[in-house]
Amino acid sequence: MEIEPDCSISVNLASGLMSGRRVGEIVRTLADLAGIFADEQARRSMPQEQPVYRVQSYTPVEEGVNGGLFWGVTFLYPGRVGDEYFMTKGHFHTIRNRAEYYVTVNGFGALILMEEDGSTRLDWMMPGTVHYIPGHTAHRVANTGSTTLSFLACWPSDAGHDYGVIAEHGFGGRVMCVNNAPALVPQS
Ligand code: PAN
Ligand code: ZN
Repeated sequence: MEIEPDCSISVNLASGLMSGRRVGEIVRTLADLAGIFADEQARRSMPQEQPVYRVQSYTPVEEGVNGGLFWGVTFLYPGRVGDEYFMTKGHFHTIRNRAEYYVTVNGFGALILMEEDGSTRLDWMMPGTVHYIPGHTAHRVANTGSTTLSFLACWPSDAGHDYGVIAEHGFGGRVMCVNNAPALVPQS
């Protein structure tokens, strides 16, 4: 169903922060990310209410509508669980061929991309980088810097989010701090 577009939505281009009556928001804390990091014991020993990331989104049509677009911004805070950088849960789109754009606003990180055969690669993120995430590609972001990493996103309204495959099998690699620098460590 078409919802009347809201012209009072705006984005602060310096911070990525969106404002407007119809902007939705979710926060993911360490408690929400059980089983996501390699060192589950380290995650459990940290304050469970600590926010890891916050997502604002603008959904001018209903979720699942074919032909619409959604817009969002993610604020991924700096930190680590053991040697692994704070990161998003990561997902495939439910309709596998649906693509997405990410645009980095602030901070430094790694976009972890995994194809359906498990092959995994990184795209480095820094202010101004534009990332085209093709269909059939799972995506997750790790904050490798010491400040908040913020990035804008635009994706089809019928894409949907499939977290199940990632929750069960993870990605083909993890972004870890190795000798004081971020590296993609393959997972067996
Ligand atoms: C993004 C992500 C956002 C949070 O808007 O949903 O960065 O990551 P997770 O959804 O993996 O927790 C996007 O990729 N939308 O499709
Ligand atoms: Zn996505």
